[in-house]
Amino acid sequence: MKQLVRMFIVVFVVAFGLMYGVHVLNSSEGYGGSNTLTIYNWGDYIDPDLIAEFEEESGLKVIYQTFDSNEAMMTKIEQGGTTFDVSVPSEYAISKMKEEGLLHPIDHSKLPNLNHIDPRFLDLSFDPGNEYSIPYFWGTVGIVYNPEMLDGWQIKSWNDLWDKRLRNNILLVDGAREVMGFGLNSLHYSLNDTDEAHLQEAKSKLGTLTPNVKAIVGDEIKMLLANEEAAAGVVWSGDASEIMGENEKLDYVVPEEGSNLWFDNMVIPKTARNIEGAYKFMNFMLDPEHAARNAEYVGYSTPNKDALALLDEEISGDERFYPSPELTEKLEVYQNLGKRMLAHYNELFLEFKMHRK
Ligand code: SPD
Repeated sequence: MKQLVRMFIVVFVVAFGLMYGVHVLNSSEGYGGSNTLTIYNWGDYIDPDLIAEFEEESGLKVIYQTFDSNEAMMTKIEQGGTTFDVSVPSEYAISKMKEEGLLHPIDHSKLPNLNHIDPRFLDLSFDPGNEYSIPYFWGTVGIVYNPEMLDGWQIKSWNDLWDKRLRNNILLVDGAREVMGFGLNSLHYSLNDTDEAHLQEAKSKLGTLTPNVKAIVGDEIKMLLANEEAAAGVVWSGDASEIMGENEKLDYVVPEEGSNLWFDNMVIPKTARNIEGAYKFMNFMLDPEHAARNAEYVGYSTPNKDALALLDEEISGDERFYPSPELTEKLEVYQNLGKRMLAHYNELFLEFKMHRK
């Protein structure tokens, strides 16, 4: 049933918008003002009931728009055609946006609920002192797979993806850093490597994965894997958790060569028009009860310690999605590699995608 809801998410969001006054923008529209709050978030990354409750509590009309990659989000914010009051970039994008003067500094006194965040997720190197960003969700990148479709085989490493048992049987998340990252990790290089020879080696190695790759997809990856359209997928941990909620046969592994630890934080873009409204929304999402409901709905890991305490032990105690600090310390956080190198990663990823066609 939930899968069907997901399949018709667009219809649902539009219907929801009509019922509750949430406006879903098309890309040419521009909004903003003191009675509206424009939010730019990843797809499938909020419980829609929370938007409706926020509207009721704040008296603001929410205009909600989604993106599917940091690169798409940054391009849109840089272009400035549409202005947004709140967005949710990942760590390397936050660092880049800060450098480019695209973010508004955050006044912590306007966020009394900030004290619910686990200090482990504060003051990280991409935003010292959380001057520009506030934790929303965090997670890892790994492989979700269906042992039953693979005669009981337990996938453990990135290099397992090249096994012939996975011929035309893998789905990949449509992300340049994620795909280039596991290509590099499979060669035991850092996923922040900038050595041109290593990057070319990773791209060539990814080229040899082509016969095993069934598709490179966006949020529909969850439905496809839950429906057993492929035996394995490279996904963000929260998506794995949701998929496994739909299909209990699947499992999730953070590969032994290493992987990515990521953080998605809320920010206020410099061009925001309703800064007070942005604070209200951020504080609302930091409330433990709201953060717990959001985590339960989207399946991602919350950095809110008091929300975590409200979640079922089955969720909060699952080390696959709430890995210990000992494990996370072994993982790598994406660095802001600079405009040119990030563009180069994108080019290499595009060449890999073209090579498949
Ligand atoms: N469908 C929501 C996806 C959010 C994933 N954010 C992860 C970013 C990792 N760089």
